[in-house]
Amino acid sequence: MDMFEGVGRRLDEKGGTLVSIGQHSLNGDGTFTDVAFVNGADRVEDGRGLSIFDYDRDGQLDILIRNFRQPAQLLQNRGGTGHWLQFRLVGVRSNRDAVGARIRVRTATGLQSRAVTAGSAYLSGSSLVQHFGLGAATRVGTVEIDWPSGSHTQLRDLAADRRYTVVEGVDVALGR
Ligand SMILES: [Ca+2]
Repeated sequence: MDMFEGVGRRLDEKGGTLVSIGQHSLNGDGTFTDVAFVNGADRVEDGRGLSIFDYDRDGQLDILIRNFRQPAQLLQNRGGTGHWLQFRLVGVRSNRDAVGARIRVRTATGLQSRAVTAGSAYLSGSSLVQHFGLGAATRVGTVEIDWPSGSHTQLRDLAADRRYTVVEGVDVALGR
């Protein structure tokens, strides 16, 4: 999955059509293909909030959907066999949640980059833990972190399939 959308409508709209919620996979030409049906994630509901996080810490990102006047729904990710890496950043000079930090992970197959953000979705937000899919790679050569304060952390040769906690100013990743 490359994109997940959950869409609702305004409370004052009595008519109108609920928009389908689903997953999309990025094609090579910049377009997307709706893959919600094959993944069992297609539904027609009145979406309000969406959060992406790894609730059971198995290295597969899960999705929590909050719909209008309906219980929350958890879509557990049961697919995927690739390796992964997760980072929880703790700011010291920066804000404690490290919002605004950028993490770059370099493997043999290329460079990935993620920024820590807050309020990533309407009436909701995703986890502050940053997730990187690694495919077949079992180790990561270099990880670089740019903190909002301007400080920089570089980590080397980390084992995959772990969540690391990195404290600003301490260039050691504590994994478990
Ligand atoms: Ca999971």
